[in-house]
Amino acid sequence: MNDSEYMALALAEAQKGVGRTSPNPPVGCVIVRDGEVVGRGFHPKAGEAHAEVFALREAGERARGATAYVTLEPCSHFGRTPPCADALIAAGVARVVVAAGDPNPQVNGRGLQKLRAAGITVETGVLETEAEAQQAGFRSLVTRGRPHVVYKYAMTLDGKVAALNEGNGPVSGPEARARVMAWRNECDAIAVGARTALLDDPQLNVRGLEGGRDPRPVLFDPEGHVPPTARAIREGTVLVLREGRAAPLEGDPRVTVLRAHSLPHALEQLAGLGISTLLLEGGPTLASAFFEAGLIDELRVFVAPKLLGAGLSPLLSPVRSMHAAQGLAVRSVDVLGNDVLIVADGRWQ
Ligand code: AOF
Ligand code: ZN
Repeated sequence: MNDSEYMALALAEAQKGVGRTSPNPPVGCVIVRDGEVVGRGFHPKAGEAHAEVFALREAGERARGATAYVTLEPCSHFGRTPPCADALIAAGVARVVVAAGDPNPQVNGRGLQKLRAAGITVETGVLETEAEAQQAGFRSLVTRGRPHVVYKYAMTLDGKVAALNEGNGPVSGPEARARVMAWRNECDAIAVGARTALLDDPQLNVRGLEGGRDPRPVLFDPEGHVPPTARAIREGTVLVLREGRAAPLEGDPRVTVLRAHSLPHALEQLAGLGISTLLLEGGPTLASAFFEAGLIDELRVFVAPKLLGAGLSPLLSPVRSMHAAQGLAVRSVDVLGNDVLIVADGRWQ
């Protein structure tokens, strides 16, 4: 196995923590000695030990002279836990391979420096893109003070998310729905607008996934229309109101009320609650507001082989000419059952 293959194992370790670690990143580590994996670990939760600590614990004496593969630069600071760089040095690791640097100002290259100063061979950038995507929420919190925002929708082959008339069933098939449940399990919060909360009354929970946990519902309800009986209201629900507004849900012990004068202001406050990844499931009205504010970081789009003719578009804000259209970078294209899943980066081109 080569470095990339071992790093893929470390990314798979990290994956076990995705959606559980905020505001910390999901991180994975494998320790390899003479071609054999002798230790594995992942960061399970903020406040608990880091990935390297679990992997070193498993490896024990076999870590001496071994190579450690870590998906994030090992930390150099005393946070809730002591520095991982020190732990790797103390264990006698000979080589450390890192996927992505840690943008946390308390680390930011110092972890790598510390390792090199101790005579350890350090290599970086192995599966960096994959690691950065996995850590997108954490990186967004640290560098921008707001969550990573993903707009997810399913549309027909002619680009419609719903028919104009009544009787709208699901656009995509069961495989797509299962994937959405996996995403809900991995994100910190799901956002919907008041319209969706009232009309569709979604539960916004994880169903049919063993070991799944529900994300926090975030209801963008500027005027305070959502009633206490909405199914998305549960322990931990966040209600975002316009400044100066009152809501029937005020004082409901299940709900955290935020007041915002703009979407960026709302996102800043969600970051303050430790929300690092936000999945937009609210439909075109809410998504258009995010789009107009330049706040969509990633698109996950199911394209179903169906035609509707006229219908509702996934975004409502018109761009005047093809020249002015937002270009996106496609990250992946997959076939799921009868549907095509396109993931695109909001890194406008
Ligand atoms: C690592 N390995 O598994 C993680 C790292 O408060 P603490 O001690 O948990 O430190 C949190 C910071 O440590 C976090 O902001 C990030 O910079 C880094 N996370 N580092 O070496 C890990 N989770
Ligand atoms: Zn650490």
